[in-house]
Amino acid sequence: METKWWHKSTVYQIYPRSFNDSSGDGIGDIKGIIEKLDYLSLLGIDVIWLSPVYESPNDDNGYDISDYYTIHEEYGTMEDMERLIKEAADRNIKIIMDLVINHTSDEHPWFMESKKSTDNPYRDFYIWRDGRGDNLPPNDIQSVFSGPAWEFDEASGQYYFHLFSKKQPDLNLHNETVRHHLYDMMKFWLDKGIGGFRMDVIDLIGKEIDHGIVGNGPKLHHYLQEMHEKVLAGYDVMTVGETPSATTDMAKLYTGPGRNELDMVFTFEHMSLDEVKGKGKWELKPLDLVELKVMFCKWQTNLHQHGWNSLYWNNHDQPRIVSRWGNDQEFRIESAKMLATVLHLMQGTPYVYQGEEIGMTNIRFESIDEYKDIETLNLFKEKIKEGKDASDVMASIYAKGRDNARTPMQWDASQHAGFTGGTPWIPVNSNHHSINVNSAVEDPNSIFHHYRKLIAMRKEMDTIVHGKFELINGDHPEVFAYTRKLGNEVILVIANFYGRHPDFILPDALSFERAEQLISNYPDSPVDPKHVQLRPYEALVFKLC
Ligand code: TEU
Repeated sequence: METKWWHKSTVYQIYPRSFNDSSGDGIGDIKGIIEKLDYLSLLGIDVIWLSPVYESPNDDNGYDISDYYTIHEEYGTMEDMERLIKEAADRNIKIIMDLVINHTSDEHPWFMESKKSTDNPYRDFYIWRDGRGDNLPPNDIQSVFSGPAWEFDEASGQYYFHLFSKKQPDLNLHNETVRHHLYDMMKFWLDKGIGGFRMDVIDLIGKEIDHGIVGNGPKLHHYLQEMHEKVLAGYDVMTVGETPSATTDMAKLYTGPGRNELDMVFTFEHMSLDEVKGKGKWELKPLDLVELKVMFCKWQTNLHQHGWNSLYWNNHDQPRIVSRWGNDQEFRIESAKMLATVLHLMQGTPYVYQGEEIGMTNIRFESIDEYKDIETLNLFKEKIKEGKDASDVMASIYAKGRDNARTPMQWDASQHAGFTGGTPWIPVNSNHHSINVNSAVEDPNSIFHHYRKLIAMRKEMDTIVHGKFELINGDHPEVFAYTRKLGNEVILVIANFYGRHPDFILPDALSFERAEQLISNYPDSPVDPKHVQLRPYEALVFKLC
């Protein structure tokens, strides 16, 4: 496969509201991001994925866009955005923007027109249907944020479809005019010099609501190819689709060489392994490491030379990985480094979510009133109405709520963690006294420097970029081990996922003369990988010759 620049890149996701506030209003902003570009440059990342900064009533923190062409004043101005693109480029960093085209805000002028009457020229920009009578919505599809996915509009007597909040009406992408407006908008941003797009729930744009099809509609790939032809083909950019419903077969369709759709997609399959099957994200079960290994192995193997993986543990919708599958107490540092090692040495483009590189942890607010996320607030209301115990609901929110990822970035030990001089829009985690960027950058053994090394290794070793993945001792219940092979070079990764001391014996088939240690997470790591007794969350990486 021809090597593309994004094969070797590491992406850093910024959730602008919580990254760095330069103005003192308690909300992060674009100037605040510019102030931190040298920090990101030190980390060594190549691309910033910027969550939405467009005009928005913020019902879903910017994922409800009311004007695609304007920067929200909370975040700054178009000049600030242009300066960010330029200052990032000066440091060899590209900016990719969030492309939210499954829906707009209900305050977008298109929707305001659409709502005016059944014969308004914009009516068909959205999905309007008659109810079934007896006050029943057109069908039983439910919103991701609780309740029916249909909202009744008194004035016209019809319902509109919204898979997320009722302030996020779904666009009708079967309407060619809608698609062409969106393509123009994409070109507007690409012409400003951005490096590509992260496409929000892009697997939904081919929905066929009347047939109950939401994800993976029959025309989905056709629309993506059209978008490629009309827009993306003209630019050297990267695209990553958020595709909650993707399997590896679908990922090959999205990302296969020569298909001219997307460069990579986000799988959700590994993220659902601690959920009770079929019960959604709030019903939890412990992670089974063997299942996780099998899942990664499937994606690594099936996409090798037939597509491209995105590698992630975290984003603004997921709890913090060190709290989720690591140990955020006694072994916070070791487990955060172990998780980073396992992820970053696989094949694909790694994503680091702000704060992950210093091992930021989940938050536990005492009261529901301190939570901000619409999904969390709706869930709480709904469950209490159903008669659920508040403490049980809070337990789910502590484990899976999206605000876990959205507390402000912890820059230093001062009040509000150096995030703002004002009052933060959501409280800072009180552990910022010990967990913060300042102390992580100063300490050569910090999680930050471990990420920095992993990111640098990817640039230096082709085996990390192109090597074939093989799982070893796949049924070991506590250890995740694999090799990456390219030509004569073999990289061996051995990682203990738990707090015990398991034995690990290398299979005989993996013969070698010399093992050179590349990176590890304990200061005095063993030098021979043939037979090791691992310490809690220990991760060892060797080059075998
Ligand atoms: O997320 C879409 C999605 O399906 C999930 O990530 C979902 O929001 C979450 O897991 C709920 O449990 C994208 C964005 O990443 C998210 O922030 C937005 O709220 C959503 O789309 C709507 O735009």
